[in-house]
Amino acid sequence: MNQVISNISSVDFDKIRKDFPVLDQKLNGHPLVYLDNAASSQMPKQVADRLDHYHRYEHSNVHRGIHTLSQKATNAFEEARIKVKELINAADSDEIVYTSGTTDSINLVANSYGLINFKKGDEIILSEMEHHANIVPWQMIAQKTGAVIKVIPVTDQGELDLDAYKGLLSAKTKMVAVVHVSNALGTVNPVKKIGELAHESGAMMLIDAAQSVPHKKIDVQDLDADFITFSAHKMCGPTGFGILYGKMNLLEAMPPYRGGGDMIDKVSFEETTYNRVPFRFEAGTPPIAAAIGLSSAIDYLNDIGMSAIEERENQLVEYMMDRLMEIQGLRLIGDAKERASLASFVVGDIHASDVGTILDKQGIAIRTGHHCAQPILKRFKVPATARASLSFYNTKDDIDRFMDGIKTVKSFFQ
Ligand code: 7TS
Repeated sequence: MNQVISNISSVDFDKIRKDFPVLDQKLNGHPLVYLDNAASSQMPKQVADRLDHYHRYEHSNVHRGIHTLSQKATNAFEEARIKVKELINAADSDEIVYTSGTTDSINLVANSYGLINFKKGDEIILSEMEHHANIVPWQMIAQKTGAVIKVIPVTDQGELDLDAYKGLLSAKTKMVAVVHVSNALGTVNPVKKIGELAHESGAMMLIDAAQSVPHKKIDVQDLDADFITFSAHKMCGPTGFGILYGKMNLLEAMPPYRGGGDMIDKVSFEETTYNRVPFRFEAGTPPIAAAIGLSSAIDYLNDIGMSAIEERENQLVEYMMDRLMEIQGLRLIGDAKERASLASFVVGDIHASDVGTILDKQGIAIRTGHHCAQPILKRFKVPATARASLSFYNTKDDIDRFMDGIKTVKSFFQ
């Protein structure tokens, strides 16, 4: 588990749980136990109220209105950029590009940076544990440019084979794109070290931080990655919105990815010039409410404190791992030394979807399937796993209910 400076004792997590009305309901006749936070986390009422207030009293288009309402919306929309900048310690809020989520952010880098910088024979290094969002955009750009994809293998424990990675790096490497926390294994990757090695080879580094930014303090300047991507809906914010962080000198040299309103400077049929960064990458009316929702979610997380969140989740996952070990016939998929707050597993030869369905009948929500990470499941020779992923608002009681649920699943098949 990670070492964190503790201030957890001053946080009342029982009170915090009450901020999430969704958790206070029965499903299938049982109180809901929500353990699918890696897919999407829940929204506290403070964020829902902020969104409601915006829609009722503040809605207007941004960056174009002389009228006061539009200026108010623009201010709230741009304030979100500053909140994100501060959350991840970017050097400048102009390095924060609004996108529709991690997937969109990676597509933006692949299509904008990749299209002008990759040529035939160049290499893009990914890892075997990537989400499809950090595989497919690179494959598509590789097909267009003639670049080649190389893959860092994963050990039996579920960790990246760093020696193999060093062996893959060469002067041909143009981009290393690796997940910070694997959504399928729970592994926390040493992305700072991976980035240092990439830079020594003259390559760029992209970190898919979809599963890390919601759970721990991320400092982009310390990580020194060139691009970092994450999604609002995994951090108590709304769906359909996310962030691309990019170093300013790189963003400034990148062409737009989509054309339309707001991303231009001057348009004529003869020639169009583009707006400055980040607006150059934000064509059309953006998801204004979603940005304001993320801003409110960041306030909410900061009020608890990212280090308290991390420590709380470390305590919960430690308890969950101990309890999972009690289940005979349970096989963990991924057992890395550095684990985030999720566990992926199979129970004997019971199909993961049966595990998920029988748990659901007991009001327990987990995810089953390939988690949009088919290559890593193939690596572990399983078609699907059951995955329980925690958030700071979960409790030991949730984990106990989950364990009782798994025992019920097993009893079904005996
Ligand atoms: N990268 C990682 C590591 C992810 O876990 C996810 C979503 C994405 C990228 C894509 O994020 P999006 O917001 O653009 O969709 N992961 C999951 C999951 O584990 N279950 O559902 C979505």
